[in-house]
Amino acid sequence: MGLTANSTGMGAVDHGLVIEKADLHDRVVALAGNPNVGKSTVFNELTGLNQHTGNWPGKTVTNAQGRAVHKGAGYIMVDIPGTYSLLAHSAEEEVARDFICFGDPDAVVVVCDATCLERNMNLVLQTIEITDRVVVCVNLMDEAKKKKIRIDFDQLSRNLGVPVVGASARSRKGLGELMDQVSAVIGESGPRKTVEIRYTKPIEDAIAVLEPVMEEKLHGRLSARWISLKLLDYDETLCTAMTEYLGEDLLSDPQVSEKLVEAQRKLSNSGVSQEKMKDDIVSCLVMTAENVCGDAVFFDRGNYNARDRKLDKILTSKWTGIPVMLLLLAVIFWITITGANYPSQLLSDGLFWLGDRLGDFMLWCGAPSWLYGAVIMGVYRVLAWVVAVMLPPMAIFFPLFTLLEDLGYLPRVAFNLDKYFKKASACGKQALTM
Ligand SMILES: Nc1nc2c(ncn2[C@@H]2O[C@H](COP(=O)(O)OP(=O)(O)OP(=O)(O)O)[C@@H](O)[C@H]2O)c(=O)[nH]1
Ligand SMILES: [Mg+2]
Repeated sequence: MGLTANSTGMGAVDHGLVIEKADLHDRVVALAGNPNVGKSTVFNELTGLNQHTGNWPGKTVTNAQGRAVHKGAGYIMVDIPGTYSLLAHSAEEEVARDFICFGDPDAVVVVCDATCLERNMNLVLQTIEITDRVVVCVNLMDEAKKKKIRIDFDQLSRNLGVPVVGASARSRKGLGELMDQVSAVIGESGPRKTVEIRYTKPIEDAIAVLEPVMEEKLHGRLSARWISLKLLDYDETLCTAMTEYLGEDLLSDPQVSEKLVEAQRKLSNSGVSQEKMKDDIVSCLVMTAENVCGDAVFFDRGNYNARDRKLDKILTSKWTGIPVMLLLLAVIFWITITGANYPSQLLSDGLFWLGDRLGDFMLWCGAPSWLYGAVIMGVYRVLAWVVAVMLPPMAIFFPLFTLLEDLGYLPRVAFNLDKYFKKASACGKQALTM
C-alpha cells in the first residue's frame, strides 16, 4: 500500500479509538505514563498481545487495545503513547490526553518509573485532577533496587489518595496486585479524597470565578475545576476535543464567556500573564510532587545516578557528544562491513557450489537450455547472490543496533541530532529510523 493522506503526518495518529468489548461488562482501563516506563510491557503481559516495546521514548504513537481477564472479569486495556504531561505538546501527547480526558475509561493506570518517581508524579497529579479512578503502577522496581531506591507504597498511596502498586512488568511481578487494585477502584461508588493541588492565589481566585458556572454546564461529565483551569490557560486543541466530546461549544455559551472574561481580568489585574500562568502551574505541580514523594521515596545511596550522569556528560555534551556518536556509528559500520565479508564469501561459495550441482542435475534430467537458463542462471543465482551479500551484514548490524538500544544509547543519538533535525522541520527521534 502506498502512502496516503491518512498514513502520514497528523493522519497517522488515530484520534478516535473505537473500543471493542468482547463482553458488555468489560471495563476500559487506560495505561498512561511517561515515555519509556514500560506501559506497552504491562499491556503485553496482561493481554498476551505483542505491542512493540523498545528502550527509547516514543515507541508507541497510537492507541492500541487488548483484552485482559482477571479473576473472571474482562478488561479492555488501552496502551497509549507516553506523555510527560497532559499539556499536549505533540501529536502523540494529544492522543494520550484526549483518551484520558474524553475516552471515558473506567480507570486510568499511570505507569511510573521507580528510578525517577518524583518526575513521573507530574503526570500522576495531572491525571488525578481529571479523574479519581486512578491506580499508580510503580514499574521498574528491579532497576530501583539496583540503585538502592526504597519506596514506601502505603505512604505514597496515603499522600496521593489513590492506590499505589510496585511492579517489575518484564518479569510479570506485581501485575496481579495491580489488577486487584484496578478492580477495587472501578468497584468503588463514592468519590475518593485525593491529593489537593493548590495553585497560586491569583490562579485559585480565577478558578473560583469560573468553576461554579462550569459545574452547572458540565453536569459532572468532566472535572469542572480542571476544565476551568484549562480554559484560563487557553488550550485550543483541548477546547476542540472538548466541544466534540460534549457535543456543544461551551465557549460560545454567554454565561461561560462572561465568567471567563471576568476570571481572565482578575488574572491580568494581579499581573499574571499567560506565560506566567503556565510557569506557575508547572511550579505548583513540581512542588506538590516533591511533597508527595518527600516521605515515601528514599535514596539509600546518595549518588545513585552519578555514573549515569557522568556518562551522559560525555555522550551528549556539546563537544564530545557528536564525535563519540560518529566514532561509535563508524565502528558499528566497520564491524558490519568487514565482519560480513567472511560469512558472505562462505555463503556465496556454498550457494554457488550447490547451484552448479543443481544445474548438473537439471542437464542430466534433460531439461531444455531455456529452462536451465531461467531457473539456474536467472532465479537461483540472483537469489543466492542477494542472500550471500545481504544476510551477513543484517545479521551483524541488527544485533549491534539492539545492543545500543538496550544500553540506552539510541535516545542519546536522538538528543544529539534533535537540533539539526529540527532545522529540517523534523525531530531527533527520526534519526533512529534514518
Ligand atoms: N528492567 C526492566 N525493564 C523493563 C521493565 N518493564 C519494561 N522494561 C523495559 O523498558 C523499556 C521500555 O518499555 P516499553 O514497554 O516499550 O515502554 P513504553 O512506556 O510503552 O514506552 P513508549 O511507548 O515509548 O512510551 C523496554 O526496553 C522494556 O523491555 C521492568 O520491569 N524491568
Ligand atoms: Mg509503548
